[in-house]
Formats: sequence, C-alpha cells, structure tokens
Amino acid sequence: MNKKILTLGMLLLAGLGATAQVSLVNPVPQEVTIAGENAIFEAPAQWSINADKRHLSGYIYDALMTASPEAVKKAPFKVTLGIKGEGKVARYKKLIPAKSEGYYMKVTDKEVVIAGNDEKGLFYGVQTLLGMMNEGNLEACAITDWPDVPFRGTVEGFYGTPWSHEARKSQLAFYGRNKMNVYIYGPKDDPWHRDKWREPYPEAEASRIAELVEVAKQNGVNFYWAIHPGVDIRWNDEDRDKLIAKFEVMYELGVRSFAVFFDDIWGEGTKADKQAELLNYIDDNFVQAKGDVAPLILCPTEYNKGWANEERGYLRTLGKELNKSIEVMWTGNSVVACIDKPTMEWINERIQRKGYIWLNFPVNDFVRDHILMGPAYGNGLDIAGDVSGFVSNPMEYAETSKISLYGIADYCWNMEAYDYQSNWEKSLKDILPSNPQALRTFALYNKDLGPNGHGFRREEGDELKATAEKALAGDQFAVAMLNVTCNELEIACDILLNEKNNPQLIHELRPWILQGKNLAAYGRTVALMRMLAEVKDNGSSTSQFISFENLYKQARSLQKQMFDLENNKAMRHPYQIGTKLGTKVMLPTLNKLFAQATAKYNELNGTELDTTAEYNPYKLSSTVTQLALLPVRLNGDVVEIASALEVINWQADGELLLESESAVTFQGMDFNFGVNNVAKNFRLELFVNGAWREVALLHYSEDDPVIHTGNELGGMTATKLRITNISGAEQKVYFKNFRFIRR
Ligand code: LOG
Repeated sequence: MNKKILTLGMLLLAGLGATAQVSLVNPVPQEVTIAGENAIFEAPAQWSINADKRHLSGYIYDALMTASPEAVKKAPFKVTLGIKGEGKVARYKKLIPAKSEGYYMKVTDKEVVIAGNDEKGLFYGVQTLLGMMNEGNLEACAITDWPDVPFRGTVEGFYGTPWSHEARKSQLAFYGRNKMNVYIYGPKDDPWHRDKWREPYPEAEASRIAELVEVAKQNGVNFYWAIHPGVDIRWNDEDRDKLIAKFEVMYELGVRSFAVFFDDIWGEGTKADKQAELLNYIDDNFVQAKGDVAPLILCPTEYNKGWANEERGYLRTLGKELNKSIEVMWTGNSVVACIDKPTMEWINERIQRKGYIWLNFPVNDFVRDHILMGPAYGNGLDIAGDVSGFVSNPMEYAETSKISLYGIADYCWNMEAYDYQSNWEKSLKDILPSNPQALRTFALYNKDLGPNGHGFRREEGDELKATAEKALAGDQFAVAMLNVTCNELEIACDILLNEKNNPQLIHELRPWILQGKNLAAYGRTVALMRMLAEVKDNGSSTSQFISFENLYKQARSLQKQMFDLENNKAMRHPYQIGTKLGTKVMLPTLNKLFAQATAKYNELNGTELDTTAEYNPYKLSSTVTQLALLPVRLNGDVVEIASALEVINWQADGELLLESESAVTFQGMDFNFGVNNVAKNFRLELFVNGAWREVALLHYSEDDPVIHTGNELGGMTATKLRITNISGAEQKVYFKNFRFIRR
C-alpha cells in the first residue's frame, strides 16, 4: 500500500550508514523518491517565496521562517507554497494526495514546491522541509505524504504533578514538528479538571490556558480541554447546566475542542445511559450549536476490556445511545496494554464506531521509581483503519517523554513503515543533539517498568544478557566485559550531569543519573570481587588495599548508598519512593555475581561474609488481584505500600497480607482508601506470638477518609499483618496510601 520508491542512490546511502537528509524527517514520509546519488546540497541562505498573499503571514509562514533563510524577493532559489486549488500550485494538482492533511513536495537544486491538500497538509509539508534541513542541507527529492491516523497526539491524563506551562508550550511545538495534531488537557491533579470541575479557573490559570490554545494553533494542534465530573456529578439539570457553563467559560478562553472523562470512578457517575444522555445533550446544545467546536471525546468508565462488564452492558449502551459524532476512548485489553487488531475488533463492535486509543505509555504514575526512556513498540502495524484517534498518556516528566512520543508520532503517521528501533535512535539525537550516545547509553537501563500492578513490562538489557549469563557461569572475560559496560554507564552519567544542551531533560533525569553512577560503581566493584574471589592469597595484588574484603565493604557501602538515595527526601517522589534503574538485567546480574563471589570467597577462606545483596524484609501478597503486585518500601522506620491509582474492586473476604522477615514493633499506622466511613468494612489483624489479634480501625471524622488504628497497636510486636474485607460484599475503594511506623 504505502509503497516506497527507493532509488539505488538512497539504498546505497542507507547501506553506507550515511545520513540522507530525508531520513532525518520524523515521521517517516509515506512515499519518497530521491533524485539520485548526489542529491544532497547545502540549503541556500536566501529564498524567494512564491505564494498567495495569505501564505505570507500566519503560522505556516512563521514555521517556514524558523529555518532561518532570508526571504529575499529576487533570490534565485524559489520556494513555492500553496494549497490545492490555488494558482501557484496548479501544475501539481494531480500529484497532491487526496488525503486529509496530505501534501506533495518537490525539492531540486533550484526550488522547493510544497502543495498541501489542505492547510494542514501545507503546514506538514513545511515541517518536512524543516526536518530535512536539520543539518543545514536539502536533498533533491519528491515526497507524497499523508497521515494514517487522523487524530494523533497526547492526553495529559496522568496522576501526579501536572506539566508546567513552559513544558506544555515546548510539547506543543514538538507536536507541530512531529506532525501530531491533538493535545488533550486532562491532568488528574488539576483541581479545575476534576474535584472543582464546576468552578471556573482563577485568572492566572485561565490566561495560561488561553495562551496554550494560541500556541497549539501555531503548531497545528487541536487543544482539547477535558472535564472529569464523575466523582460527584448528579444527573440533574443543575449539574448539567454547570458543566455547560464551565465549557462556555473555556470556550471564551479560546478552547474549541472538548472531552469528558469518566475514568477511575464508581457509583452514580458510572451509569452508561446517563453518561450518554449528558454527552448527547452537550453535543446537541453546545458542540453543534456553536458550529466551530470539534467532535466531543468521551473517556468511558469501562475503558479497557479487563473492566468491561458484559452483563451490565455498559459499552453496548454507549455504542447504541451516543450520538455518532462522539468519540469513545479505549486503553485496550487492560489499563496498560499494547493495541492490536483483535483489541480494536472487540471494542469497535461494542461501541459501534472506531475506538479512540488512549495508550497508557510512557506514563509512569504507577511505577514512579522508574523513568521510561525506551522506544514505543508492540502496537499492531495494521490497525490504522480501525482507530479514529491514537493518543499517548505520557509521564509527568514532559521532556523525557518526548523520546517515546517521537515514536508515537511516527507510528501514527506511517504505521506500516514504523521501525521502532531506528526511530528510537533518531529520537535520542533529536532530544539531545549534543550527545545522543551518552543519552543512549543511559537510556538502555531505563526502559522496563519493573514489577507493577498492571503487569506491563518492557524489553530492557537484551544486549547484556549473553555476557551476563557467561559471567555468572564463571567466564572471567565476560566479567571483564561487564566491568567495561559499567564504565560506559558511569561515563554517560557524568557527561549527562554536566550537559548544558537540554537542561530540562537533565533536571528530570537527575535522580536516575545519580543512581546510575551508584549502579555503575557497584558493578565495577562486583566485577573486581568476582575476579579476586578465587585468588587465595589476595594480599598478593600489587595494592594490598584492593583486597576482596575491602571490595566487599565497598560493595556493601554502594548497596546502602543506592538505598539511601532512593529514600532521600529531596529526591524521592512524594507519592512513591524509589529511584531505580537497570532492574531487569543489570542489577539482578550484579547482585547474583556479588552473592556468587562472596560465597566463593567464604568457601576458600572460611569466612562468613553475608551474601544477600538486595534486601527487602517485607513481602506483600493479596487475594485482591489489583493489590497483589504493589511494591512495599522501607523509608527509615516508615514502611509504605505504593498507592494504586484506579478503583480497587476488593471482593468480600479478600485480604491483603504483609509479612516481615523478623518481628516488628509497631508505633503507629494509618491508611487511606479514599472513601469516608469505610473503616467498619475492614478488619486489621496482627500476628502476635503465633495468633492473629484484631486491632480496631476508625476514622477521626466523618468527612476524613484516613483510617487510623486503635491505641492498642502501639508497642505490639508482630511478624505479619492482614486487612480483610469483612463487609460481606465487594468494596470499591482507592488504595491511596498505607504506611506504618516501626520502633
Ligand atoms: C487513568 C490514568 C492513569 C493511568 C495509568 C485511564 C483512562 N485513566 O488506572 O489517569 O494515568 O491509568 O496509571 C488510569 O487510563 N487509571
């Protein structure tokens, strides 16, 4: 379908690893013909612009001028801009693809022609020219290009600190450059999006939103503003009118695209017929009435297959009752999932329209100890015709998220040609042109999410596996190679820490870079330990000081330094502690190697050095599946269970069990299920001297969801505790936080 016309010249260039300028363009264009082997030439410094007057100002012209040529009337190098139907591009009429946002473009050493099928097409043609010129060159070629997915972009829909105003502006410019046309504003922790949905924004916030709408326009992006009323909406005229009134206020600020989110709620707000009635009302009386507002988007309550209750018929009701113009979002077979053909067939049939994908990647709000710098992969390359839109929910780390978003943009534009690996390499160069290799070396350890409640994992460390296995099998050369790899990581970390090219990126990565240095140092020490473990008289080394036992002490110290950094108050995320990297292959390999070396040394020398490397004395398990994989963390004397974000369906008799390796004396405990007056539905027990003992649970006040324990807890010593749903019915709760303090 998307046939590539590759000339021999281009193939040669690709084969030699040279950079053809078109290959700098992201997303990869649909059809490219390179003019020949010597197609690359230096972009002229002066252009004469040949276009209708309307194109000589405005966002498209402004974008073109960022390429910084001088627009000079009689310059010999001509740049022709136009939209189908305009005289200036009449000659190219037949070459313009009849596709929304498509364009035809021609580059020779005398001129550039960009002919859009529509205004957006012209804008994207200009973006292609800019991308091609990234290194100051042009390449003689012809390009016919259009997007596969009509709506592409992001939903700022995560829990945690919303993006800053500056970060959002930078994102919008990035979307423009990478041909994404949607930004949905819906940060969970913006009060006026969710808790205070009925209230207008205070002036300062309002004017920032108005500015974002403008910046979005400048970048060809539709700014959607989302409201999240489901927590406490009443299905009456008053609340309905309040919602419309809020939309009116946003309309006044310039917003022309709207979404309504009903995710992560329960109770009244979740009713499909009521949601459909409200959305249809908004559609009829606001969207259609205004005439200049984009089709509404709904994020349903059952937004993934795992939560779909077929008996309740929620999705089918939406499918049947919602006005056909309303888009319905979908995260896939589970909350965090890759999207494929069967996913789309399943949902599209139910909602009677093409699903609008909300991809929960690279969002890390449920694994805040990891930062995600890996490629976007795993989504079907054959679903372009099955989705109406495709947006990614990124991390609160806006700049770092661009690595994966660069891939999402490419994937959505030209699915069949999407090659995530080469896209990833390109993205690193785009985000840190001054040193992509350092960023890459570091990013190799920041791809996987670690164990998490959604069971979503990513490839990480495949390139290390063979060496790791050999090293663990006793191959000393492989051990030396691991040492080199750790050196590389350390060099990358040090370079990045002093990198001035993208300060925001380095700021976001900083905790992980510091931890990366610890990891690298640990790896080098462990490698040396492994080498010395079998040398009986280690005093024979030239330096008496580098003895096995000193290295062992150093490794122990580094383990502790890693742990301390994780628990550093200034560094840790307020909701979930931890700063982890290399957790899939590197760290486990080093820990095994540490244990192995120490055991060998003990054996040879009759010593009894402790071989346990990583050590968490607490273990969580649960019959409530959504809780079973939550990480447990130790922070000084505070033991915490990480929060879950979605609604937890805690079945009757379901229990949460926390076991400790050694007895703990309790000082205090509290937890928050996000619901008032639920303490009575749960029982807390501590395992004391071989028997379970109940501890009272209570709220301090009716309108405070925090659950406290009875005074009897203080001073109790136990090896495990459990919390059971004793209400006899399923309880829908949040798992906001749980912690206890030990003496
Ligand atoms: C939320 C979202 C959150 C994401 C990942 C949707 C539709 N809603 O479980 O705000 O960032 O998962 O934690 C969600 O995905 N709830």
